Order: sequence, then C-alpha cells, then structure tokens
Amino acid sequence: MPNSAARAKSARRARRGPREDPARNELVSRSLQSAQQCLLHRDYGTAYVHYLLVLHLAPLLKHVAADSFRFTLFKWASELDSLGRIQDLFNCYEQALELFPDDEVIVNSMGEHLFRMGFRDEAAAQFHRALKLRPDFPEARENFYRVSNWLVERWHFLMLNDRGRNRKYQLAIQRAVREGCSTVLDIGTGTGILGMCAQKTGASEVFACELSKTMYELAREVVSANGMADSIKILHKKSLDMEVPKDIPTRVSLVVTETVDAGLLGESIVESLIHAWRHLLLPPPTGRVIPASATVFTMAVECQDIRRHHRLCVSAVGGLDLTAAGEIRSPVNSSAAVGEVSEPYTTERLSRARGGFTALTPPCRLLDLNFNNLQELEGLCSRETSQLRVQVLEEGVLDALAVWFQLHLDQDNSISTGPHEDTCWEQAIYPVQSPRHFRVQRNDEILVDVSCQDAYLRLCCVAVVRDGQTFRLDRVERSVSVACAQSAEVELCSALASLHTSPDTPLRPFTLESSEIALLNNVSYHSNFRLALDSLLTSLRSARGSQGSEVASGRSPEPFYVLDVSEGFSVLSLMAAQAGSDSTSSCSVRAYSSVEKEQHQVLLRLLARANGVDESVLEFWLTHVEDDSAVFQRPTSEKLWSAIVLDCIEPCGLTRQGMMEKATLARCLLEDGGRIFPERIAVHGLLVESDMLLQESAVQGVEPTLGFNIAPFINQFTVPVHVFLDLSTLECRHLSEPVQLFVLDLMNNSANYTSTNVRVQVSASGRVTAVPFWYQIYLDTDVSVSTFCEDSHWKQAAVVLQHPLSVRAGDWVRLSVRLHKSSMSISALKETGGSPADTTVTEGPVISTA
Ligand code: 44T
Repeated sequence: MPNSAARAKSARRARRGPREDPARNELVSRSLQSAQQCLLHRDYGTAYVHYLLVLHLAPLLKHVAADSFRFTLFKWASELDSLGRIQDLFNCYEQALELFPDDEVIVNSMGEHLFRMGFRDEAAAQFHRALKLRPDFPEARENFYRVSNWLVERWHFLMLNDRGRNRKYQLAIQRAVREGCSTVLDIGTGTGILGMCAQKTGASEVFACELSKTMYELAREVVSANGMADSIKILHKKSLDMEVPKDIPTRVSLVVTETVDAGLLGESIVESLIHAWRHLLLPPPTGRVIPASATVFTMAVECQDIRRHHRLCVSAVGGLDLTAAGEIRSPVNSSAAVGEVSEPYTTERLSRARGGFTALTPPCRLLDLNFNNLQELEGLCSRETSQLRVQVLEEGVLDALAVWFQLHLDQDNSISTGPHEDTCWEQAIYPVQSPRHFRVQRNDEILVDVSCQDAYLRLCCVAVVRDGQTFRLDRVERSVSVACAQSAEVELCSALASLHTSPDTPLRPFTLESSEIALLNNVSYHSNFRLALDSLLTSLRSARGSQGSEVASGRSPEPFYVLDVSEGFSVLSLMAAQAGSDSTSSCSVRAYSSVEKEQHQVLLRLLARANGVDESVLEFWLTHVEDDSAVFQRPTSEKLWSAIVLDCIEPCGLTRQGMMEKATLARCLLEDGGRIFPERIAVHGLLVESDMLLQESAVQGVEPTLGFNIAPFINQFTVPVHVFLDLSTLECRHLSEPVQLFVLDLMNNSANYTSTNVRVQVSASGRVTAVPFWYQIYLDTDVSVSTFCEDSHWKQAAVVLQHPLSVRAGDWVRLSVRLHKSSMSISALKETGGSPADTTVTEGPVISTA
C-alpha cells in the first residue's frame, strides 16, 4: 500500500503531467517535424510512421494532431489500396484504432475499404460501430444503408410480413412433428423462424444452417432473444458442406427449407436436397422434406416494360440511325452458350410492370417436382431438353415467358407465386430473344425448349407455328438480319465486331445491360439532349463568329470539344460528333466518350460509320482510370471543353454518388460559354400512403411474428430509401399534388450546401407513409427531361417514414430537405397550428440519394 508521501508525490506528478524527459521530448518534436515534412513531399507512408511514433510517445498530442493524423492515414491507406497491399492497409487501420478507438471517421473509412474489397459483413460491422459512436454521422449512415441492402435483402421483410405464408409453414411443420418427425434441420434459416417453429411445436432436436454471415448472426441473436439458444444449434454453413456426425450427430427426420427464388430452382434447392437425402436425412418415409413438392407454370406475355429493357425498340434516337447496331441483347438469355456471362431469367412483379402486361397464352404446367423423391431430383438435371407447345389465346407481341410456381408444403398447405395472386412474390421472366418483334395470333402455337442446367430451369421460345408453317425465333434469318447488312461498310464493322468469335458467326449480337438498352430506347432523353446540344453549339459558334479571329486569320477553325462521362453505354458523344458534322459551319466537334468495354467501343464506331461520322472525330477518353478526378482533364494542354455530359441519376432513381463533386471539377475545365449537361436538377416528390412500401421496409406491427420476437432484430437493417420503384404502378394513395423539393444547381455549387423547407398541402386524408421522389433534369434553361415519364429508363425512389403521419385534407405538412454532398435527407413535420412552435416533430429519417 503506498504511503501518504508517495501518494502526494504521484498526485503532484499527475498535476504536472507525465514526467519530463528531455530526450523523449526531443524525439517527439523531431518526429513531428519529419511527419510534416513528409506530408509536404507527399510521402504519406513515412509521415504515417512518424505520426504513430509521436502519438505513442506523447499521447497528449492526440487532440492537436488528430486531423493531420487522419489525413495522413487516409492518404496512405488509399496508396496501399491501389498497390494491393491489403494486409498493410488493415494493419494501419488497426494501429490507428488503437490510438483512436472511438474515432468514428476512422472506423467508417475502414468500413469503406472493407466494402470495396468485398468484405461486406465486416464492412457493415464497421459502419454500425461508427454509427453507434455518432448516430448523426451522415457518411456512416449512408454506408450502412447501402451495405444493409446487400446483406439483408428486402424480401426478408416481405416474407416475415406475409402472415399467410408464415401460418402455412407453421401448420405444415406442426403436422410433421406431430406425425413423428422429431429431429429437424432448417436449411437457409434466415432469421431462424422455421427452426423456432419446429422447436416450439415439440421437436426434440433442431439444427439450422445459414450461409450468409450477417443472416447467421442475426438468427443467433433472434434465437437467443426467444430463449432457444440452447435448443437450436445454428451453423454458419452451406448445407452442402455439412456432415454427420461432425455438424449434426445423426441424420434428421425433417428438413424444412424455403431456399427457393422466383424461378424456384435458382437458390440450388435441388442440389441441396440431393445432398440432404444422401447425407443428412433419414431415408423415406421416416425422413421427409417441407416443402413436399412444387408445380411450375409458365405463360407467354406481352409487356412493354420488359421489351424496353431487353430489346432495341427504336430505329433512331436524337437524329442517330441505330439500325446498324443489328441485334442487341440483354445478358438475360436462356439460350446463351455455356460459359457466356448471362443469367437465364430476371425477376419482375408482373402486376407492377409499367403499362401492365397481357397474357398471350393460358398458364401451362411446366414441371412437377417431388422433393421427397431422390431419384426424381437426381434425374432432373440429366433430363434431355424437352419441347413444350403452348397455344396462343390472345394476339400480341411475344415479349417474354413468365414462370411461377406452387409450393406444396404438405398435402393441405400451398403457397402460390403467380402474377394474378395477391402475393409479394416476383415472377421469373425469360425475355424472348429474337431479332424482331414477333406478333403472335390466336391459335398460333409457341414452341418452348425446356431444360435444366446449372440448377436453373432454362426456357427458350424457339419457334411459332402458324397454319402449319414454322417461324424460327432463335436464329437470325437473312430476311430479318436487319437492313443493316446491306451496306458494305457495315458488314466490315460487323466482321470487326465478331473478330473474337468463330469466323462463321455472321453477326455477333451486341450485349448491353438491360438498363443500357432501356436508355437507348428512351427517345425523349436523346431528342432533348440533341436540342440542348444544338443550341449550345449555335451559341458558341455565334460567339466565335463575333470574335471572327480564326476566319480573319485564315486558320482552320478550332473544333468544339465535347466529353461524355456517362456510366455504361451511351451514344451521346456520337450525337455530339454528328451535330458537329451536320453543320454547314466549319466548326466541327471532337467528341470524347468514356465508354469502357471493348464491345461497346466497337458498337459506337460501327454506329459512327453508319451515320456518316468520321471516326477520327470520336475518341475514347481515358478509359479504365481509377481516380475520378483524372477523367476531368483538359482535352489537350491548351484547350478546354465546350461541353461535359454528366449522367447524374442512376436507373434506380438516386443521384449518382459524388455527382456534385464531379460537377465542380468539370466546371473548372469549361471554355467561356461552355456547359455542363445537365445544368440543374429539380427534385420533385409527393406524399403517399402505401402499405406495400411499409411491408418492404420493416417488419410491421407490434404483434410477434408467429409468436416470436423477430422484428426488433431484423428491423435494425431497415433502410429508409426504397429504390427501383415504378411510381406509375405502385399500390398507393396520393395524399398531395407533386411539389418541387429541391434544386441542385450544377453550375453553381455554392448554392447547394443548404437545406430547404417545403410546405405541402394535403389533398386527401390518410396516413403519409412515404415520399416518392424523381427528377426534372434541366439540360439547359429551356430543355428538360423528367425521370418519371412513360419512356423513361429511370425508376423512382421513395423515402419511407418510420412513423406514418396521420393527416386530413387541407392540413399542411412541412418537408425539410437537406443536402449533404450528393446525399439528400428528408424529414416531415405536420403543422398543427399557425406558428412553427406548434409543430410536432413526427419524423426525422436521414435518407441518402447516393
Ligand atoms: N426470395 C423471395 C426468397 N441459403 C429467396 O443465404 C418473396 C424475392 C422473394 N443456407 C420478392 C419477393 C420474394 N445452405 O438467407 C438465405 C440464404 C440461405 C442457404 C445454407 C444452403 N444450401 C442455402 C441456400 C440458401 O437461405 C436463405 C433463403 S434463400 C432465398 C429465398 C417474398 N423477391
């Protein structure tokens, strides 16, 4: 025990601070100077080491040096990142967090590195930690939302909110357990609900496996909150990697699973059950599976929205002839050769497709699959391709085959995922890949090839039989290989395009993402862009004309430089080049495209030739640059850009990350009178009541789900912003007229770091549950495009309020819209009286549009 003298001495030392040590002080001060010197010379690695030494020796300096330390860490980390020195990078973060364990900015930044490298679960944990440290930290919140969308897919909420489905699974499990299935394995347990159901029903042993780390951890939390931690053993494993007795002591008598996607087989249920029957289940009839069987249906549909995304529907946009492109395909292609990057189907809730859909045929039974029969499961994938003939009942364009199924949990309980059911399920959509629109007529027969490969059901419309005559759909016939094959030049280009394929390939279909195809089909966007571009060129020409320098001096006039930095495939650069060459004026345009993929560049060149644009005026700009700012360089050292095209809105309905920062960079590189397209974006929104949006965003209500406490756990992954909405078909009631919420001025950034309040008058009584929003994109003062119109390739987004706001017609709601970098946040207040003091804050989610 220290005596009082010693205590007094140590107290004096504490008041004075750490013991003075001249040598140490000298080292600290020199290291600090060296760190600063290194920073000046951009030697971040050495600067970082010096800072580490300083802060270890003199922790008191942490407060003053924190900013420089962080700056150095981030610079060094990004260098390590680009050098691929991953281990060193994370070591740096660990050292930094030892010094600053509560620094949310460092924690968040570490999460960003993890996320970029694909460690999503670990990234989520860091963003979560940063938010715990500072709940109002916008960057961390935005990051957490983004990663939540990856880790906990939104359908988990829909499924947990679907009482009918929950109840049917419960009944089927209860029956099986009562009939003697006492040991249970839940494959793909998600939140743990089916396993808990089996346990509660009286199963003596329950096991569960889940391959997603986040879901596995969530399931563990849920199961222990429900007092079952000791009675349900959860494994973080794919069922295919499980063995007896290593993972479970003996074979089980019941497997329950809902590892089915919209196309039934896409989550590899067949492979999982073959493995389970061979290794994890008791032989039948003791062993059994819920669901017991499934019936798969298909029908042919006409649907404009599907067509718009999977096939080029226009022959020209903005003055550009597109026919030379020939056939353009989306990557959703069931007939693609093995090894080609493609998916056999996409998913869509047909009842919500923009413009609706028409059933061209009756639903046809495609397949019956008994999950309790191992031989049948094994035989499925070795089956020969079979052909289905479907009778046409309704005339229309053959756009796609839709597929759905009935899941027979047991003899009494089935779930149907059909397009005409009241279900939240999506359908699997197999777009018809054919170079032309094919209109089917009543009594035609559609021939569909059906096979099962790589655990997917593959469907392909191969032909239509009409009056005994067969029209093939799956190959390009001479007559339909589009008028393009007529010009020798185009043939040359298509030969170029198919260089990498077999020399026999006549015309290689170009593959574009479905959102890129939809963009190409967006006629109004392109024609408006052309208008705005023409008017800019006219004004620049007249400005030059009035200066008259070049003409007078007899030099050939300077071209206009136009840069298109749109993401993905874009023909805007080509339109600019054409606008230049069209003109009678001698000032031409040099167009720069940032299209990166080689195939896309080939396609652009092909279109250039077919449109009479000299290839020399179209260039590909700094492709594959890592750093965004590198894209924004001058065209040549002494030239500036006449126009820079930014593509600001993502197809999902949010603004692109870093858009305002890009605009700032771009603005500095414009010539006098030059423009950024767009110059301004107005955000519009309205108040709606939509149960559907609530169902998709969180487990609703206070009632436990099947008697279990699940909501508070999964609802941690609630994200207030919904994307990819189609507002024209969303089931909702409009409670106000649309209003302008915010204006983003890309030509004057200083106006943007602000917030605004918008008062909205309620037009119908109800509960405001969400604020959908979209954009009016002003290319210039006169020309604008809406992201919410019929031929738009953009979807809309919405912010969902955590607490719905009850309103009556005539009430005023105040929306407060804030902008942070490119992220928007909206909160809503109901104005109960005249003065702001009377208002009650009922909502305040931070949303991000990044
Ligand atoms: N989608 C429905 C349901 N898993 C897909 O990690 C319906 C989609 C849907 N774990 C709109 C509406 C709806 N071993 O957590 C996932 C997954 C896991 C496995 C262990 C395995 N062999 C597997 C296979 C999958 O199981 C969970 C569910 S699978 C997907 C269900 C409302 N769009």
